[in-house]
Amino acid sequence: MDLSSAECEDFFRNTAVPEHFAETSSDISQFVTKHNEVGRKIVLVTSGGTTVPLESRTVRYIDNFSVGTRGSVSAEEFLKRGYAVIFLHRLRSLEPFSRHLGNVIDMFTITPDGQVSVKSEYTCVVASCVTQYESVKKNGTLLRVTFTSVHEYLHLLRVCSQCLQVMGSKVMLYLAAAVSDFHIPASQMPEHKIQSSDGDLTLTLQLVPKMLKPLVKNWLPQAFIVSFKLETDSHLLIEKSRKALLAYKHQLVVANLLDKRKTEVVLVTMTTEQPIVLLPDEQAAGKEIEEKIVCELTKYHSEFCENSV
Ligand code: 9Z3
Repeated sequence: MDLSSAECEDFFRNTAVPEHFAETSSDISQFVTKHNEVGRKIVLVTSGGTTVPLESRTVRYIDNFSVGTRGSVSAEEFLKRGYAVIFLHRLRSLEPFSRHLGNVIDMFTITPDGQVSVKSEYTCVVASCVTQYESVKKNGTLLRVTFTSVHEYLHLLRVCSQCLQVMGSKVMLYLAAAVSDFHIPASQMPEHKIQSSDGDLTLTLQLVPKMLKPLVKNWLPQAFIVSFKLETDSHLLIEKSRKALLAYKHQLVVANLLDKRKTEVVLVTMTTEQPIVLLPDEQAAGKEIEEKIVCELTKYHSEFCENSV
Protein backbone atom coordinates (compact mmCIF):
# COMPACT_ATOMS: atom_id res chain seq x y z
CA MET A 1 0.00 0.00 0.00
CA ASP A 2 1.46 3.36 -1.03
CA LEU A 3 0.98 6.00 1.56
CA SER A 4 0.06 9.63 0.93
CA SER A 5 1.10 12.27 3.47
CA ALA A 6 -2.54 12.64 4.53
CA GLU A 7 -2.94 8.87 5.09
CA CYS A 8 0.28 8.85 7.05
CA GLU A 9 -0.94 11.71 9.25
CA ASP A 10 -4.27 9.88 9.72
CA PHE A 11 -2.50 6.74 10.87
CA PHE A 12 -0.53 8.61 13.53
CA ARG A 13 -3.51 10.74 14.62
CA ASN A 14 -5.70 7.66 15.10
CA THR A 15 -3.09 5.51 16.83
CA ALA A 16 -2.32 6.22 20.50
CA VAL A 17 1.23 7.37 21.24
CA PRO A 18 3.35 5.16 23.52
CA GLU A 19 3.51 5.88 27.25
CA HIS A 20 6.00 8.60 28.27
CA PHE A 21 6.22 9.71 24.64
CA ALA A 22 7.06 13.38 25.37
CA GLU A 23 9.88 12.39 27.75
CA THR A 24 11.29 9.82 25.30
CA SER A 25 11.16 12.33 22.43
CA SER A 26 13.05 14.86 24.52
CA ASP A 27 15.73 12.24 25.43
CA ILE A 28 16.18 11.40 21.74
CA SER A 29 16.42 15.05 20.75
CA GLN A 30 19.06 15.77 23.45
CA PHE A 31 21.08 12.69 22.47
CA VAL A 32 21.11 13.76 18.81
CA THR A 33 22.08 17.36 19.63
CA LYS A 34 24.95 16.22 21.86
CA HIS A 35 26.52 13.91 19.28
CA ASN A 36 25.82 16.17 16.32
CA GLU A 37 27.70 19.00 18.08
CA VAL A 38 30.87 16.92 18.32
CA GLY A 39 30.51 15.61 14.75
CA ARG A 40 29.88 11.97 15.73
CA LYS A 41 27.91 9.77 13.34
CA ILE A 42 24.68 8.28 14.69
CA VAL A 43 23.01 5.01 13.77
CA LEU A 44 19.42 4.17 14.62
CA VAL A 45 19.32 0.39 15.12
CA THR A 46 15.85 -1.16 15.31
CA SER A 47 15.66 -4.60 16.86
CA GLY A 48 13.27 -7.37 17.85
CA GLY A 49 9.72 -8.24 16.88
CA THR A 50 6.60 -6.09 17.11
CA THR A 51 3.32 -7.30 18.61
CA VAL A 52 -0.09 -6.87 17.02
CA PRO A 53 -2.64 -6.38 19.81
CA LEU A 54 -6.11 -7.86 19.39
CA GLU A 55 -7.75 -5.70 22.07
CA SER A 56 -6.98 -2.12 23.13
CA ARG A 57 -6.77 -3.21 26.79
CA THR A 58 -4.46 -5.90 25.50
CA VAL A 59 -4.69 -9.44 26.82
CA ARG A 60 -3.91 -11.21 23.54
CA TYR A 61 -1.60 -10.31 20.70
CA ILE A 62 0.09 -11.80 17.63
CA ASP A 63 3.87 -11.93 17.76
CA ASN A 64 6.84 -13.12 15.68
CA PHE A 65 10.06 -15.07 16.16
CA SER A 66 12.63 -12.28 16.40
CA VAL A 67 14.64 -12.18 19.63
CA GLY A 68 16.87 -9.22 18.77
CA THR A 69 20.18 -10.99 18.16
CA ARG A 70 20.85 -9.15 14.89
CA GLY A 71 20.09 -5.74 16.38
CA SER A 72 21.89 -6.14 19.72
CA VAL A 73 25.10 -7.60 18.24
CA SER A 74 25.10 -4.93 15.53
CA ALA A 75 24.65 -2.16 18.10
CA GLU A 76 27.82 -3.36 19.89
CA GLU A 77 29.69 -3.37 16.57
CA PHE A 78 28.60 0.18 15.69
CA LEU A 79 29.66 1.38 19.16
CA LYS A 80 33.11 -0.22 18.65
CA ARG A 81 33.43 1.73 15.40
CA GLY A 82 32.76 5.11 17.05
CA TYR A 83 29.07 5.56 16.24
CA ALA A 84 26.54 6.81 18.76
CA VAL A 85 23.64 4.35 18.77
CA ILE A 86 19.92 4.82 19.30
CA PHE A 87 18.81 1.28 20.07
CA LEU A 88 15.07 1.14 19.37
CA HIS A 89 14.13 -2.32 20.56
CA ARG A 90 11.34 -4.58 21.70
CA LEU A 91 10.96 -4.51 25.47
CA ARG A 92 12.65 -7.58 27.01
CA SER A 93 14.42 -8.58 23.78
CA LEU A 94 18.22 -8.92 23.68
CA GLU A 95 20.27 -5.80 24.39
CA PRO A 96 23.92 -4.95 23.73
CA PHE A 97 26.33 -6.27 26.41
CA SER A 98 23.72 -7.82 28.71
CA ARG A 99 22.90 -10.30 25.91
CA HIS A 100 26.08 -12.20 26.88
CA LEU A 101 24.82 -12.83 30.38
CA GLY A 102 22.28 -15.67 29.87
CA ASN A 103 20.53 -16.72 33.07
CA VAL A 104 21.98 -14.17 35.49
CA ILE A 105 20.95 -15.95 38.69
CA ASP A 106 23.22 -18.88 37.76
CA MET A 107 26.24 -16.57 37.73
CA PHE A 108 26.22 -15.62 41.39
CA THR A 109 27.06 -17.39 44.60
CA ILE A 110 27.02 -16.40 48.27
CA THR A 111 30.41 -16.61 49.98
CA PRO A 112 30.74 -18.10 53.50
CA ASP A 113 30.84 -14.54 54.93
CA GLY A 114 27.53 -13.65 53.23
CA GLN A 115 28.88 -11.59 50.29
CA VAL A 116 27.46 -11.92 46.78
CA SER A 117 30.15 -12.92 44.31
CA VAL A 118 30.38 -13.97 40.64
CA LYS A 119 31.21 -17.67 40.18
CA SER A 120 34.75 -18.09 38.86
CA GLU A 121 33.63 -19.63 35.55
CA TYR A 122 31.67 -16.45 34.76
CA THR A 123 34.11 -13.75 35.89
CA CYS A 124 35.70 -13.29 32.44
CA VAL A 125 32.44 -12.78 30.59
CA VAL A 126 30.97 -10.55 33.32
CA ALA A 127 34.15 -8.44 33.52
CA SER A 128 34.25 -7.99 29.75
CA CYS A 129 30.56 -6.98 29.51
CA VAL A 130 30.69 -4.62 32.45
CA THR A 131 33.90 -2.97 31.19
CA GLN A 132 32.43 -2.34 27.74
CA TYR A 133 29.10 -1.19 29.16
CA GLU A 134 30.76 1.22 31.64
CA SER A 135 32.80 2.77 28.85
CA VAL A 136 29.72 3.28 26.67
CA LYS A 137 27.87 4.77 29.66
CA LYS A 138 30.74 7.15 30.39
CA ASN A 139 30.78 8.34 26.76
CA GLY A 140 26.98 8.53 26.64
CA THR A 141 26.99 6.86 23.22
CA LEU A 142 24.05 4.47 23.71
CA LEU A 143 20.40 5.48 24.05
CA ARG A 144 17.92 2.65 24.63
CA VAL A 145 14.31 3.18 23.60
CA THR A 146 11.67 0.42 23.89
CA PHE A 147 8.49 -0.55 22.06
CA THR A 148 6.13 -3.49 22.27
CA SER A 149 3.41 -3.10 19.63
CA VAL A 150 3.83 -2.25 15.96
CA HIS A 151 1.92 0.99 16.62
CA GLU A 152 4.38 2.07 19.32
CA TYR A 153 7.27 1.11 17.04
CA LEU A 154 6.00 3.33 14.20
CA HIS A 155 5.42 6.35 16.46
CA LEU A 156 8.95 6.00 17.86
CA LEU A 157 10.51 5.42 14.42
CA ARG A 158 8.92 8.66 13.25
CA VAL A 159 10.04 10.74 16.21
CA CYS A 160 13.59 9.33 16.00
CA SER A 161 13.66 10.23 12.30
CA GLN A 162 12.38 13.74 12.96
CA CYS A 163 15.06 14.31 15.60
CA LEU A 164 17.77 12.86 13.32
CA GLN A 165 16.95 15.12 10.37
CA VAL A 166 19.57 17.70 11.45
CA MET A 167 22.30 15.08 10.98
CA GLY A 168 22.03 15.06 7.16
CA SER A 169 24.09 12.23 5.66
CA LYS A 170 25.87 11.49 8.96
CA VAL A 171 23.04 9.29 10.12
CA MET A 172 22.46 5.65 9.25
CA LEU A 173 19.22 3.77 9.77
CA TYR A 174 19.68 0.04 10.32
CA LEU A 175 16.16 -1.34 10.28
CA ALA A 176 16.65 -4.88 11.61
CA ALA A 177 13.42 -5.12 13.64
CA ALA A 178 10.92 -7.71 12.42
CA VAL A 179 7.97 -5.40 11.88
CA SER A 180 4.55 -6.94 11.39
CA ASP A 181 3.04 -6.50 7.93
CA PHE A 182 -0.49 -6.90 9.28
CA HIS A 183 -2.42 -5.26 12.10
CA ILE A 184 -5.81 -4.34 13.46
CA PRO A 185 -6.23 -0.57 13.16
CA ALA A 186 -6.89 1.14 16.50
CA SER A 187 -10.36 2.22 15.34
CA GLN A 188 -11.38 -1.42 14.75
CA MET A 189 -9.99 -2.97 17.89
CA PRO A 190 -12.41 -4.03 20.64
CA GLU A 191 -11.68 -2.30 23.93
CA HIS A 192 -12.14 -5.30 26.21
CA LYS A 193 -10.88 -8.87 26.25
CA ILE A 194 -12.48 -10.95 23.47
CA GLN A 195 -14.81 -13.48 25.08
CA SER A 196 -14.39 -17.17 24.28
CA SER A 197 -18.07 -17.65 25.20
CA ASP A 198 -18.84 -15.90 21.87
CA GLY A 199 -17.44 -18.96 20.02
CA ASP A 200 -14.82 -19.30 17.29
CA LEU A 201 -12.81 -16.20 16.53
CA THR A 202 -12.26 -14.94 12.98
CA LEU A 203 -9.77 -12.10 12.60
CA THR A 204 -9.33 -9.77 9.66
CA LEU A 205 -5.96 -8.09 9.67
CA GLN A 206 -5.16 -5.10 7.48
CA LEU A 207 -1.84 -4.20 5.93
CA VAL A 208 0.32 -1.98 8.09
CA PRO A 209 1.03 1.24 6.14
CA LYS A 210 4.51 1.01 4.57
CA MET A 211 6.30 3.80 6.42
CA LEU A 212 9.59 3.29 4.59
CA LYS A 213 8.29 5.47 1.78
CA PRO A 214 7.59 8.65 3.84
CA LEU A 215 10.68 7.88 5.90
CA VAL A 216 13.01 7.98 2.89
CA LYS A 217 11.18 10.71 1.03
CA ASN A 218 10.13 13.12 3.77
CA TRP A 219 11.49 12.27 7.22
CA LEU A 220 15.16 11.57 6.42
CA PRO A 221 15.86 12.32 2.75
CA GLN A 222 19.63 12.74 3.28
CA ALA A 223 20.29 9.72 5.49
CA PHE A 224 21.93 6.40 4.64
CA ILE A 225 19.08 3.94 5.01
CA VAL A 226 19.50 0.18 5.31
CA SER A 227 16.42 -2.05 5.46
CA PHE A 228 16.30 -5.81 5.94
CA LYS A 229 14.46 -8.30 3.77
CA LEU A 230 13.53 -11.60 5.34
CA GLU A 231 12.27 -14.52 3.29
CA THR A 232 11.97 -18.28 3.71
CA ASP A 233 12.09 -19.01 -0.05
CA SER A 234 15.58 -18.39 -1.46
CA HIS A 235 14.19 -17.84 -4.98
CA LEU A 236 12.39 -14.67 -3.88
CA LEU A 237 15.10 -13.05 -1.79
CA ILE A 238 17.16 -10.95 -4.19
CA GLU A 239 14.25 -10.08 -6.46
CA LYS A 240 12.20 -8.81 -3.50
CA SER A 241 15.16 -6.86 -2.11
CA ARG A 242 15.56 -5.04 -5.45
CA LYS A 243 11.83 -4.42 -5.55
CA ALA A 244 12.07 -2.74 -2.14
CA LEU A 245 14.99 -0.57 -3.34
CA LEU A 246 12.98 0.47 -6.40
CA ALA A 247 9.85 1.22 -4.40
CA TYR A 248 11.44 3.12 -1.51
CA LYS A 249 14.57 4.50 -3.17
CA HIS A 250 16.81 3.96 -0.16
CA GLN A 251 20.44 2.89 -0.28
CA LEU A 252 20.76 -0.77 0.69
CA VAL A 253 18.91 -3.93 1.66
CA VAL A 254 20.40 -6.67 3.81
CA ALA A 255 18.79 -9.82 2.43
CA ASN A 256 18.51 -12.86 4.69
CA LEU A 257 16.81 -16.23 4.82
CA LEU A 258 15.21 -17.26 8.10
CA ASP A 259 17.22 -20.46 8.64
CA LYS A 260 20.59 -19.15 7.38
CA ARG A 261 20.42 -15.67 8.86
CA LYS A 262 23.28 -16.24 11.32
CA THR A 263 25.77 -17.40 8.68
CA GLU A 264 24.80 -15.81 5.34
CA VAL A 265 23.38 -12.50 4.16
CA VAL A 266 23.61 -10.51 0.93
CA LEU A 267 24.11 -6.73 0.84
CA VAL A 268 21.97 -5.61 -2.08
CA THR A 269 22.16 -2.18 -3.76
CA MET A 270 20.59 -1.13 -7.06
CA THR A 271 23.74 -2.21 -8.89
CA THR A 272 25.54 -4.71 -6.65
CA GLU A 273 25.08 -7.91 -4.65
CA GLN A 274 27.70 -8.60 -1.99
CA PRO A 275 27.41 -11.95 -0.19
CA ILE A 276 28.65 -12.03 3.40
CA VAL A 277 29.37 -15.45 4.82
CA LEU A 278 30.48 -16.56 8.27
CA LEU A 279 32.87 -19.45 7.70
CA PRO A 280 32.72 -22.56 9.94
CA ASP A 281 36.11 -21.78 11.57
CA GLU A 282 35.02 -18.20 12.27
CA GLN A 283 31.83 -19.54 13.81
CA ALA A 284 33.82 -21.99 15.92
CA ALA A 285 36.00 -19.10 17.12
CA GLY A 286 32.89 -17.29 18.36
CA LYS A 287 32.78 -14.63 15.65
CA GLU A 288 29.34 -13.28 14.72
CA ILE A 289 28.20 -12.35 11.22
CA GLU A 290 27.10 -8.87 12.39
CA GLU A 291 30.78 -7.92 12.81
CA LYS A 292 31.23 -8.43 9.05
CA ILE A 293 27.92 -6.79 8.12
CA VAL A 294 28.59 -3.67 10.19
CA CYS A 295 32.20 -3.45 9.00
CA GLU A 296 31.01 -3.35 5.37
CA LEU A 297 28.11 -0.98 6.04
CA THR A 298 30.30 1.58 7.79
CA LYS A 299 32.47 1.65 4.64
CA TYR A 300 29.40 2.21 2.45
CA HIS A 301 28.28 4.95 4.84
CA SER A 302 31.67 6.75 4.79
CA GLU A 303 31.61 6.77 1.01
CA PHE A 304 28.02 8.01 1.06
CA CYS A 305 29.01 10.89 3.39
CA GLU A 306 31.96 11.83 1.17
CA ASN A 307 29.72 11.94 -1.90
CA SER A 308 27.09 13.99 -0.08
CA VAL A 309 29.29 17.03 0.69
C1 9Z3 B 1 15.54 -9.12 9.63
O1 9Z3 B 1 15.48 -9.65 8.55
C2 9Z3 B 1 16.49 -9.56 10.74
O2 9Z3 B 1 17.71 -9.96 10.20
C3 9Z3 B 1 15.89 -10.71 11.61
C4 9Z3 B 1 16.83 -10.96 12.79
C5 9Z3 B 1 14.52 -10.31 12.13
C6 9Z3 B 1 15.78 -11.99 10.78
P1 9Z3 B 1 16.78 -11.91 15.24
O3 9Z3 B 1 16.19 -10.66 15.83
O4 9Z3 B 1 16.33 -11.93 13.68
O5 9Z3 B 1 18.28 -11.91 15.27
O6 9Z3 B 1 16.17 -13.13 15.86
N1 9Z3 B 1 14.73 -8.07 9.93
C7 9Z3 B 1 13.73 -7.49 9.05
C8 9Z3 B 1 12.55 -8.36 8.88
C9 9Z3 B 1 11.40 -7.62 8.25
O7 9Z3 B 1 10.42 -7.43 8.91
N2 9Z3 B 1 11.50 -7.20 7.02
C10 9Z3 B 1 10.33 -6.77 6.27
C11 9Z3 B 1 10.31 -7.58 5.01
O8 9Z3 B 1 11.11 -8.49 4.86
C12 9Z3 B 1 10.22 -5.30 6.02
S1 9Z3 B 1 11.60 -4.31 5.95
O9 9Z3 B 1 9.43 -7.32 4.16
